[in-house]
Amino acid sequence: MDALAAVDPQIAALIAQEDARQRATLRLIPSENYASAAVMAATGSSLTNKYSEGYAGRRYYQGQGLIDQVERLAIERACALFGAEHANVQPYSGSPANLAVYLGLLQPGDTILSLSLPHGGHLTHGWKVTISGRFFNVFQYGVRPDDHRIDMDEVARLARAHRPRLIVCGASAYPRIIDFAAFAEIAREVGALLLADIAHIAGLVAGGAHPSPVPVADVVTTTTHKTLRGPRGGMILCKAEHAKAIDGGVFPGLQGGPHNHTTAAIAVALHEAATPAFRAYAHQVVENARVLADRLASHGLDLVSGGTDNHLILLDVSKKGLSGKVVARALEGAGIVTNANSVPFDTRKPFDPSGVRLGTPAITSRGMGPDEMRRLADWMAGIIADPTDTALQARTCAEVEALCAHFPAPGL
Ligand code: DSN
Repeated sequence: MDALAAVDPQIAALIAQEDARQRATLRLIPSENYASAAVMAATGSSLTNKYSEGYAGRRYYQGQGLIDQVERLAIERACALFGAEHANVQPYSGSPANLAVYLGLLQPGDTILSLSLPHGGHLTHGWKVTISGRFFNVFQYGVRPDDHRIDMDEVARLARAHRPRLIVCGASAYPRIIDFAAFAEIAREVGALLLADIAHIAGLVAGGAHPSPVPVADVVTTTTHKTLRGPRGGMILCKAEHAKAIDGGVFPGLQGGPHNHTTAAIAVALHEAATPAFRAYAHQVVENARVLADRLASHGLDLVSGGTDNHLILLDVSKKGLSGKVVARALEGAGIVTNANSVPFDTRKPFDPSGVRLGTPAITSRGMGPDEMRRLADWMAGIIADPTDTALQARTCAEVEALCAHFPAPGL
């Protein structure tokens, strides 16, 4: 940072302030985490200087001896950790990973069946404003109105009616376990391929805290920076029979040179994720989410699906006459950082929805446990009871900062 401060003090100062913010606040956005110092070191390394179009042993430029070793290590570690037959570690992030799968396995106009965005799915699963929604014929399933669980009867009915080429499962805002085996059975029955997007839960899968789709899905995509705690990046795991199509979808289909510094940092994160300490972390993330959810519910707060099985909680604040944005802003005033989010069957607009999305991956990385979750829930309930009480927000913010001081943020 000294070199940065000497050259560009403005950016150095902004990064220092962001470091301080990440240290002093409770980061509950479920897709965020703290990458370790080792992951950060690999990310900020000389590998950022190298172009490497192609794959190990088949590159277009010279000077790849060491880069090939890095990429091979990342691939071997990904396959070992997840039990996959093939891995591609070059996608720049989760969205390009999904696009590369569509490009590799589908033709424009093919039919996709996926979870809709308002019910917890991801934009790149075929939402109409995205390239995935515009280039493919997309049908979407949702959750049941009564219990907010994915309606597997609806999935089967839509699959039989529309005979998709690809069924997509996986979510960005779904607090329950996804029944990958049931999806695979439906896909087999209708002759579809199955893609599981585990971006949110990859660390839980790696740590044995959520069932793995790898044995049953044709292809699995993930980001590497959420529960997996790596650098910002993406990864595709697949059966050997799809390896050529997937690799071609990534390069040359969608991307140019891979981000080698990111590949190295992914390798480091996979190495860390293979340790007993990471398994304990993954289980603690889920336990912390359960404790937080139970305590929030005990305060009379409305939880989508009534609770959680994973790292994520979706609060519906509409019955309190509030919007998600009002609550998220008030919580941020208290040093508790969340994001406003749509809830299933939301009647409000996506930019100002009825829900707030929370998750425990980042605060668990700091070593927080059930006692801190209960304290956090009590703070949140107080803030939500009156989001206009800025004096309470300021007092809570100081208490949050004092708590954070006891739990160092990894990597900073
Ligand atoms: N932006 C990610 C999330 O917050 O869940 C999904 O891409």
